[in-house]
Amino acid sequence: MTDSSTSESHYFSSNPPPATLPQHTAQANAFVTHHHAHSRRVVLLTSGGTTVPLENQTVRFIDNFSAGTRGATSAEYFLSQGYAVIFLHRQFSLLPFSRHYSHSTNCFLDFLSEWGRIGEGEEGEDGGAATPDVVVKAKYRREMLSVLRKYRKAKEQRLLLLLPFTTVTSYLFTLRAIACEMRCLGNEALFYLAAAVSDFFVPPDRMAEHKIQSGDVPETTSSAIPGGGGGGKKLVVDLDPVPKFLKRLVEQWAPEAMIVSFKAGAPFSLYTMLFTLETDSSILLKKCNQSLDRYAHHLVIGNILATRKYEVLFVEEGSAQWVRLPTSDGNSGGSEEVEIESLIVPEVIKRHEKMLLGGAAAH
Ligand code: 9Z3
Repeated sequence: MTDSSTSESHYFSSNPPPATLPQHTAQANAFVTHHHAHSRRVVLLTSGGTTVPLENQTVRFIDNFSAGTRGATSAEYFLSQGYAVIFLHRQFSLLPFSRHYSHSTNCFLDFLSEWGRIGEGEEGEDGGAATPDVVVKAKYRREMLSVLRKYRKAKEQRLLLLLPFTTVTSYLFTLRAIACEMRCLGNEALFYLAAAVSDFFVPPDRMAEHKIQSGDVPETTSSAIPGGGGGGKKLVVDLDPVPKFLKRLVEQWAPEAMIVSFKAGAPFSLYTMLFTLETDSSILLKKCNQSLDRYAHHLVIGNILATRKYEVLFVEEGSAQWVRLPTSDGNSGGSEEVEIESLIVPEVIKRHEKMLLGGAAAH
């Protein structure tokens, strides 16, 4: 066994599987079987950040940044292109369709108004206190109807399976189980890995059982705060690397499927740019190429956090191409109305189709 497969086997044998695993696996099995019988392509789309708990009875945890916008938005475009979608998402992150009326952007209550308000003291049809109807405000009706119809179609035709996770461990166990369920789909299966996956975690043998009490934290001689703001106390968190599961996914869990991963880049410092002559884009390209070399999957989509809603970088073996939203003046830079996922998803599907026709290089 290679080092990476040893560390991965150890990871799965030393961390407890999530309690939801049997149920989620059964749901995925029924979903895949159903769509396989209907010759429908299935995409496993991951979305949202994974957490790393610091305690077994978790009070504190480390989180990875992601609202779930990329995943939830992409899911809608895959559905519109006839794919069935398994949406493996961080619990309470954005969901397809309801994302349009979410708490973090638009509160759904702002879209509603009362209609047919009956004066106080009057009686309703049922003889009780009159209740006005709640209706969608006229200016939002057309758009909401369109979202509602797509949502209902997805539900009625069982095209969307929502499976939540919270921790990086539950994410990895569930990803592995679903990938194995999807094997029967061969290269009709697509993996679109937009979830922000933690690189480090606390292994079970070093995990505190209950909330780490500040009184239990040892005194240290070094303190970041002159004068000992915390009385010399420091909580030192000792993290291990999460095994590189992408390699296993490509080689063993889903060897025939098309696999697309995302790579997030943060803006780099002026120092880096001045002394290495690198730019955000050149560093992102390098990171995407590294990922492609290491895992030998089909496509890495790079994005820089600050500009991820306007531009992404498609990196494949031997080529790199920016996909950008056009502006009204014809330059790139973004537009409010067009979602970049409306460009990303068709580009991905184009590549998936090419692979199905046998035009793409194998891993
Ligand atoms: C991404 O880069 C996603 O596009 C974002 C989406 C997290 C930036 P939002 O949900 O943000 O729209 O707010 N995901 C990062 C994927 C990742 O962690 N990749 C890992 C890696 O490349 C494993 S596949 O090592």
